[in-house]
Amino acid sequence: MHALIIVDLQYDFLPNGALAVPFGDEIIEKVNRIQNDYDLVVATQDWHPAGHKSFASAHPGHQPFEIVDLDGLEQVLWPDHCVQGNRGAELTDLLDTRRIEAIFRKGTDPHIDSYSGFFDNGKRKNTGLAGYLRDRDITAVSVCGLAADYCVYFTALDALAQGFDTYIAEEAVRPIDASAYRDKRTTFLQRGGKLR
Ligand code: VGL
Ligand code: ZN
Repeated sequence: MHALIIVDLQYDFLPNGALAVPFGDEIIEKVNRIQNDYDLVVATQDWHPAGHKSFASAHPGHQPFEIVDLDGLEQVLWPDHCVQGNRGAELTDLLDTRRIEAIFRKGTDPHIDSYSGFFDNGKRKNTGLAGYLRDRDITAVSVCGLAADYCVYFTALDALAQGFDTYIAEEAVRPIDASAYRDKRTTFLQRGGKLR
């Protein structure tokens, strides 16, 4: 059984959003179309409390996209985005949600960021996604959505580490930084990930 994981297709990652991914809107139709190729469809949703420590605004004197040390982990400081309850945190209305059976929220702990849909960046907390997929007899996953170089990539790496046969659905992802994504894609392929 093969699941599709739709990562963070939220207004704040789309054009005019707080952390817009270039051309992010181009993938929405594709994501809608490919859902029927899978046995199960789930989604993730970046869901930060106001004042989250991944926000540059929570670090006086720092600007978005600077890198700081956060409790021993390297942290890119982001513009405020996907704040719980705000419109920017909602999944886009253009996403066909009819087949999405579960939505896994992440980034809810104010002190630690969470790119992967499986674990936070320090692997301290588990969202339950891996257990859910196993309970549904899933052995393969394909990952699509935003952003290719952050949440898609880290979700795909964790899926591999959890033993799933893992694909990135490349026509249905877009990166924040294309050159960073090229390097990360190489790492993903070296670890046994596949593209489709
Ligand atoms: C993401 C940066 C911060 C993502 C989420 O969805 O890729 N990137 N939070
Ligand atoms: Zn975030």
